Amino acid sequence: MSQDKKQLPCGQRYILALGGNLPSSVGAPTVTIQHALQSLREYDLRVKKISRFFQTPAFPAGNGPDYVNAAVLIEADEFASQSTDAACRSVLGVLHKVEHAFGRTRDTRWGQRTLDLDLIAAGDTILPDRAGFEAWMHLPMQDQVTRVPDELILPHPRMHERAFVLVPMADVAPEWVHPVAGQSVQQMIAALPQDEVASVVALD
Ligand code: PH2
Ligand code: MG
Ligand code: MG
Repeated sequence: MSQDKKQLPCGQRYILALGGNLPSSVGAPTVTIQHALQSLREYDLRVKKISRFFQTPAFPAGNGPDYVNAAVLIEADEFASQSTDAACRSVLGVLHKVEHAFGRTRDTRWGQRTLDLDLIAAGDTILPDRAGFEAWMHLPMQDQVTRVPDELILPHPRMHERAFVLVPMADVAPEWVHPVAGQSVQQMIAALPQDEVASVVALD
Protein backbone atom coordinates (compact mmCIF):
# COMPACT_ATOMS: atom_id res chain seq x y z
CA MET A 1 0.00 0.00 0.00
CA SER A 2 1.24 3.50 -0.74
CA GLN A 3 2.39 5.60 2.19
CA ASP A 4 -0.10 8.39 1.50
CA LYS A 5 -3.01 6.01 2.15
CA LYS A 6 -1.64 5.22 5.58
CA GLN A 7 -3.70 7.26 8.01
CA LEU A 8 -3.81 6.56 11.72
CA PRO A 9 -7.07 4.80 12.52
CA CYS A 10 -6.53 5.27 16.26
CA GLY A 11 -9.91 5.98 17.81
CA GLN A 12 -11.55 5.02 14.51
CA ARG A 13 -15.20 4.36 15.12
CA TYR A 14 -16.86 1.56 13.25
CA ILE A 15 -20.57 1.19 12.71
CA LEU A 16 -21.87 -2.35 12.45
CA ALA A 17 -25.29 -3.58 11.41
CA LEU A 18 -26.54 -6.81 12.96
CA GLY A 19 -29.42 -8.92 11.73
CA GLY A 20 -30.90 -12.36 11.57
CA ASN A 21 -34.15 -14.08 10.71
CA LEU A 22 -33.51 -17.72 11.59
CA PRO A 23 -32.95 -19.28 15.02
CA SER A 24 -29.35 -20.26 15.85
CA SER A 25 -28.00 -22.79 18.36
CA VAL A 26 -28.39 -20.19 21.13
CA GLY A 27 -31.95 -19.14 20.31
CA ALA A 28 -34.08 -16.64 18.45
CA PRO A 29 -32.42 -13.78 16.50
CA THR A 30 -32.65 -11.38 19.45
CA VAL A 31 -30.77 -13.84 21.63
CA THR A 32 -28.24 -14.57 18.88
CA ILE A 33 -27.52 -10.85 18.48
CA GLN A 34 -26.98 -10.46 22.21
CA HIS A 35 -24.54 -13.38 22.22
CA ALA A 36 -22.80 -11.95 19.15
CA LEU A 37 -22.21 -8.65 20.97
CA GLN A 38 -20.55 -10.58 23.78
CA SER A 39 -18.35 -12.40 21.23
CA LEU A 40 -17.27 -9.09 19.68
CA ARG A 41 -16.10 -8.00 23.12
CA GLU A 42 -14.15 -11.22 23.50
CA TYR A 43 -12.31 -10.33 20.28
CA ASP A 44 -11.38 -7.00 21.92
CA LEU A 45 -13.79 -4.88 19.93
CA ARG A 46 -15.12 -2.24 22.30
CA VAL A 47 -18.87 -1.91 21.99
CA LYS A 48 -19.56 1.75 22.80
CA LYS A 49 -23.23 2.10 21.87
CA ILE A 50 -26.01 -0.40 21.10
CA SER A 51 -29.22 0.58 19.33
CA ARG A 52 -32.67 -0.65 20.20
CA PHE A 53 -33.58 -3.92 18.51
CA PHE A 54 -36.06 -3.66 15.65
CA GLN A 55 -38.39 -6.05 13.86
CA THR A 56 -38.17 -5.50 10.10
CA PRO A 57 -39.78 -7.17 7.08
CA ALA A 58 -37.32 -9.26 5.04
CA PHE A 59 -35.75 -7.58 2.05
CA PRO A 60 -36.54 -8.32 -0.77
CA ALA A 61 -40.21 -8.38 0.26
CA GLY A 62 -41.57 -11.86 0.85
CA ASN A 63 -38.09 -13.33 1.33
CA GLY A 64 -38.82 -15.30 4.52
CA PRO A 65 -39.54 -14.40 8.13
CA ASP A 66 -39.09 -10.92 9.56
CA TYR A 67 -35.60 -9.96 10.68
CA VAL A 68 -34.38 -8.55 13.94
CA ASN A 69 -31.96 -5.70 13.16
CA ALA A 70 -29.73 -3.56 15.34
CA ALA A 71 -26.67 -1.34 14.99
CA VAL A 72 -23.65 -0.80 17.21
CA LEU A 73 -20.81 1.65 17.43
CA ILE A 74 -17.48 0.03 18.21
CA GLU A 75 -13.86 1.00 18.69
CA ALA A 76 -11.01 -1.32 17.81
CA ASP A 77 -7.92 -0.16 19.70
CA GLU A 78 -6.48 -3.59 19.02
CA PHE A 79 -6.01 -2.65 15.35
CA ALA A 80 -5.04 0.99 15.91
CA SER A 81 -1.45 0.44 14.78
CA GLN A 82 -2.58 -0.83 11.38
CA SER A 83 -3.35 1.27 8.31
CA THR A 84 -7.00 2.19 7.86
CA ASP A 85 -7.54 -0.45 5.16
CA ALA A 86 -5.86 -3.18 7.17
CA ALA A 87 -7.75 -2.24 10.36
CA CYS A 88 -11.05 -2.40 8.46
CA ARG A 89 -10.17 -5.82 7.09
CA SER A 90 -9.20 -6.97 10.59
CA VAL A 91 -12.58 -5.86 11.93
CA LEU A 92 -14.27 -7.67 9.05
CA GLY A 93 -12.29 -10.81 9.86
CA VAL A 94 -13.68 -10.74 13.41
CA LEU A 95 -17.23 -10.28 12.07
CA HIS A 96 -16.85 -13.36 9.85
CA LYS A 97 -15.57 -15.46 12.76
CA VAL A 98 -18.49 -14.44 14.94
CA GLU A 99 -21.01 -15.09 12.13
CA HIS A 100 -19.49 -18.51 11.66
CA ALA A 101 -19.67 -19.26 15.40
CA PHE A 102 -23.42 -18.68 15.29
CA GLY A 103 -24.06 -21.01 12.40
CA ARG A 104 -23.98 -18.59 9.50
CA THR A 105 -23.28 -20.25 6.20
CA ARG A 106 -22.47 -18.06 3.20
CA ASP A 107 -24.73 -19.19 0.41
CA THR A 108 -27.35 -17.18 -1.36
CA ARG A 109 -27.39 -13.44 -1.88
CA TRP A 110 -29.92 -11.86 0.49
CA GLY A 111 -30.85 -15.36 1.73
CA GLN A 112 -32.18 -16.12 5.18
CA ARG A 113 -29.60 -16.24 7.94
CA THR A 114 -29.00 -16.88 11.64
CA LEU A 115 -26.64 -13.92 11.98
CA ASP A 116 -25.39 -11.26 9.61
CA LEU A 117 -22.78 -8.79 10.80
CA ASP A 118 -22.07 -6.03 8.32
CA LEU A 119 -19.39 -3.39 8.53
CA ILE A 120 -21.35 -0.29 7.51
CA ALA A 121 -18.79 2.45 7.97
CA ALA A 122 -15.43 3.27 9.50
CA GLY A 123 -15.56 6.98 10.27
CA ASP A 124 -15.36 8.76 6.92
CA THR A 125 -13.23 6.10 5.25
CA ILE A 126 -14.02 5.46 1.57
CA LEU A 127 -12.85 2.11 0.15
CA PRO A 128 -11.44 1.08 -2.26
CA ASP A 129 -11.41 4.75 -3.36
CA ARG A 130 -14.06 7.29 -4.38
CA ALA A 131 -14.38 6.08 -8.00
CA GLY A 132 -14.48 2.41 -6.96
CA PHE A 133 -17.05 3.20 -4.28
CA GLU A 134 -19.26 5.15 -6.69
CA ALA A 135 -19.26 2.30 -9.21
CA TRP A 136 -20.76 0.00 -6.54
CA MET A 137 -23.09 2.66 -5.16
CA HIS A 138 -24.65 3.24 -8.59
CA LEU A 139 -24.80 -0.44 -9.58
CA PRO A 140 -28.08 -1.15 -11.45
CA MET A 141 -30.60 -3.27 -9.53
CA GLN A 142 -30.28 -6.30 -11.85
CA ASP A 143 -26.50 -6.40 -11.21
CA GLN A 144 -26.95 -6.08 -7.44
CA VAL A 145 -28.42 -9.57 -7.33
CA THR A 146 -25.55 -11.25 -9.16
CA ARG A 147 -22.44 -9.16 -8.51
CA VAL A 148 -20.68 -9.46 -5.18
CA PRO A 149 -17.60 -7.31 -4.57
CA ASP A 150 -14.42 -9.28 -3.84
CA GLU A 151 -12.94 -6.36 -1.94
CA LEU A 152 -14.18 -4.34 1.01
CA ILE A 153 -16.38 -1.41 -0.04
CA LEU A 154 -16.96 1.33 2.55
CA PRO A 155 -19.36 2.75 3.44
CA HIS A 156 -21.53 -0.29 2.74
CA PRO A 157 -22.69 0.52 -0.82
CA ARG A 158 -26.41 -0.10 -0.11
CA MET A 159 -26.66 1.29 3.43
CA HIS A 160 -28.22 4.60 2.36
CA GLU A 161 -31.16 2.69 0.78
CA ARG A 162 -31.97 0.42 3.70
CA ALA A 163 -34.34 1.57 6.44
CA PHE A 164 -33.38 -1.53 8.46
CA VAL A 165 -29.79 -0.22 8.57
CA LEU A 166 -30.42 3.53 8.86
CA VAL A 167 -33.11 3.53 11.56
CA PRO A 168 -31.01 1.49 14.06
CA MET A 169 -27.96 3.54 13.07
CA ALA A 170 -29.77 6.74 14.04
CA ASP A 171 -29.74 5.40 17.63
CA VAL A 172 -25.93 5.02 17.79
CA ALA A 173 -24.44 7.49 15.28
CA PRO A 174 -27.01 10.21 14.49
CA GLU A 175 -24.21 12.68 13.69
CA TRP A 176 -22.52 10.45 11.09
CA VAL A 177 -22.43 11.96 7.61
CA HIS A 178 -22.05 9.77 4.52
CA PRO A 179 -18.58 10.69 3.17
CA VAL A 180 -19.69 10.44 -0.49
CA ALA A 181 -23.39 11.36 -0.42
CA GLY A 182 -22.77 14.18 2.09
CA GLN A 183 -26.02 13.35 3.87
CA SER A 184 -26.62 12.76 7.57
CA VAL A 185 -28.36 9.61 8.81
CA GLN A 186 -31.56 11.62 9.33
CA GLN A 187 -31.39 13.05 5.80
CA MET A 188 -30.93 9.56 4.31
CA ILE A 189 -33.91 8.31 6.35
CA ALA A 190 -36.03 11.26 5.18
CA ALA A 191 -35.19 10.40 1.54
CA LEU A 192 -36.67 6.87 1.87
CA PRO A 193 -40.30 5.93 1.26
CA GLN A 194 -41.99 6.60 4.59
CA ASP A 195 -43.76 3.22 4.62
CA GLU A 196 -40.32 1.53 4.58
CA VAL A 197 -39.19 3.64 7.52
CA ALA A 198 -42.43 2.89 9.38
CA SER A 199 -41.94 -0.86 8.82
CA VAL A 200 -38.85 -0.79 11.07
CA VAL A 201 -40.51 -1.25 14.45
CA ALA A 202 -38.68 -1.11 17.79
CA LEU A 203 -39.06 -4.21 19.95
CA ASP A 204 -39.57 -3.55 23.65
N1 PH2 B 1 -30.23 -8.57 5.32
C1 PH2 B 1 -30.08 -9.10 4.14
C2 PH2 B 1 -31.18 -9.36 3.23
N2 PH2 B 1 -32.42 -8.86 3.69
N3 PH2 B 1 -33.77 -7.83 5.29
C3 PH2 B 1 -33.89 -7.23 6.49
N4 PH2 B 1 -35.08 -6.78 6.89
N5 PH2 B 1 -32.84 -7.07 7.34
C4 PH2 B 1 -31.60 -7.50 6.98
O1 PH2 B 1 -30.63 -7.34 7.77
C5 PH2 B 1 -31.43 -8.13 5.73
C6 PH2 B 1 -32.55 -8.27 4.90
C7 PH2 B 1 -28.75 -9.49 3.66
O2 PH2 B 1 -27.76 -9.26 4.54
MG1 MG C 1 -23.35 -9.52 5.52
MG1 MG D 1 -26.38 -7.79 5.28
